[in-house]
Amino acid sequence: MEKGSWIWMDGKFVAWEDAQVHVLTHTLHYGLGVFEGIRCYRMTAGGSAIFRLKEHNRRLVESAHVLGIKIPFSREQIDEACVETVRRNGLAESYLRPLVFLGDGEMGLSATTNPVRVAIATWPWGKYLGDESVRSGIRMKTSSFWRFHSNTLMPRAKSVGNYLNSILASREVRISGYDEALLLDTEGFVAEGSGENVFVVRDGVVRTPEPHSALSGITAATVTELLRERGINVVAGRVTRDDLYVADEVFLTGTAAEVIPVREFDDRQIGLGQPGPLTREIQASYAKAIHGELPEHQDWLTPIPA
Ligand code: PPE
Repeated sequence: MEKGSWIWMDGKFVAWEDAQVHVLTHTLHYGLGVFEGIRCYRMTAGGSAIFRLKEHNRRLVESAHVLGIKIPFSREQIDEACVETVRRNGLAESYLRPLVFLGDGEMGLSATTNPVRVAIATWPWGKYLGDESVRSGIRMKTSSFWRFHSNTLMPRAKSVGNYLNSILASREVRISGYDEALLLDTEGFVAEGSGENVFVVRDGVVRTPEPHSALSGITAATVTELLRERGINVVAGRVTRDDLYVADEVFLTGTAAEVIPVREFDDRQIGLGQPGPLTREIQASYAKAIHGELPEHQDWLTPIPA
């Protein structure tokens, strides 16, 4: 990976190489921690801005709340720290990773006295599933691993431990040559991709799974809003895997992935086997939104001071 220069740690900046923790860091052992994935983009009109910063850090704070972790900073302080991290690193476009974790001190599952630590790193991160995925679409496959039930782990929290589920699914299908995994929920309905939400288009109707086992995606909310402005209401409900087989278009959304067309799913061609017209339209308007070209959505952007 490409590196940044400075990492914000517990309220101050340290050099990238010096952002170290002890091997008995609690989160490293048990997965109790929360994080965000945010992108900062170059604006068409000049300068850079972080996309939907407040929404991401609101989710960070909520994730911690769900898990009973008390973050020693306010959302506003974390917002400011994110802006300052980007500014200090001097990157026009980058990915930001705020991470809240339990430091070393006590060991064991019942530990309660470990310090709650916060780090914010940023680095340049290109297309999540490769440049070609954006242009031509990806090949996706249902994983044999289910997305956990909300009484097993909690999908409302973007927690460190939740990602073991995603990694198992993703590795399973990538080993077989697919680009991305689809996870079904414990009832067998479509939940989400290993790191993206799913949208299905058929006869002009756009549907997405209700987020009872998927992460409540901020990109999904953005895309839903952009579709609504085009007079298309996204229907949230149960989606089956064969809904995807007979769809005209399927696309994925995520901060890292942005908007990715799915051209093949479970070895079946989706639609014409290439990105469909609505997917293309959404990719284009999402690109405008993130680069500050939509005057009505300037509130989605937090500018980085020079
Ligand atoms: N579901 C999952 C499981 C998920 O990880 C993400 C984001 C989404 C849906 C979409 O959420 P949002 O980014 O708010 O639209 N995945 C992040 C982590 C990627 C990684 O590999 O790390 C991301 O896109 O930043």
